[in-house]
Amino acid sequence: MSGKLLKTLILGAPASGKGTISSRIVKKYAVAHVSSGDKLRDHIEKQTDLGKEVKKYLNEGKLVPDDVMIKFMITELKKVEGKPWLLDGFPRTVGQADALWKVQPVDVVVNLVVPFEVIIDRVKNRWVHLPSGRVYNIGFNTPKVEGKDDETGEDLVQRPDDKPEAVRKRLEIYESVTRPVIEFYKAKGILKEFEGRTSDEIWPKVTAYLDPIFKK
Ligand code: G5P
Ligand code: MG
Repeated sequence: MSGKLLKTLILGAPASGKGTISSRIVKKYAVAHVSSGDKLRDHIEKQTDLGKEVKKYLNEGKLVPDDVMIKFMITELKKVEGKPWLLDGFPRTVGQADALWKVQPVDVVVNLVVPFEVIIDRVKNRWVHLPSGRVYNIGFNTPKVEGKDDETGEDLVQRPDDKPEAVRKRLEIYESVTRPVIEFYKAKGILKEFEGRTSDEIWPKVTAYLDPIFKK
């Protein structure tokens, strides 16, 4: 396996820290970050046809249908062909995992395991910069100026799907529909779990695991 073209996947419940750990992986190993949620939110923000089609699902914390998602993400992955990449938020159903495996079998799967009570607490304080996907959390990585992105100074917003009822829906869907995806990759022998209550606790375990893989 060449470290140069490694295909990595990050799994974990909503708000388990996939975006946070991903940004550290991207910085350390110089891989392209492909986040399905960030890309969908960007389409919604720009009011594209896809954005209009998926807005309702995201706002309610429901999954976008597989056919739409698979077509969209396979196209997005073509854009980073020839580069090592880190996929975040996709696949989320066994149907998506199957479809991805047929065209782009991944090499490494990182699964974040964070207790649900920690997650529910965290989303209340989350603020995002929509154009870049940069994410803040009051008390964890607080923005330098309240309500503003550190790099651009633009406004931060709260995600509609961070409302308590949408968070509950997202966690339910995760349990019933996404958990089998973990089993899919376990069966392939490429899944590694990282447990913790904070991203700072999880991150050293992730690098200890990825360092030798990326150095190969
Ligand atoms: P997303 O965007 O993929 P989720 O729900 O999987 O959304 P989310 O919410 O983006 O995941 P995350 O990336 O796992 O969470 O976590 P994060 O953003 O890094 O961290 C969460 C918060 O906690 C942040 O504020 C962060 O700063 C903070 N934080 C991190 N670590 C710590 C810590 O240690 N301590 C503290 N205090 N705070 C911390 O998908 C969104 C929607 O898009 C659609 C669906 O509708 C989905 O609901 N979608 C898909 N639909 C179908 N199929 C797919 N494949 C889809 N992909 C997206
Ligand atoms: Mg995310």
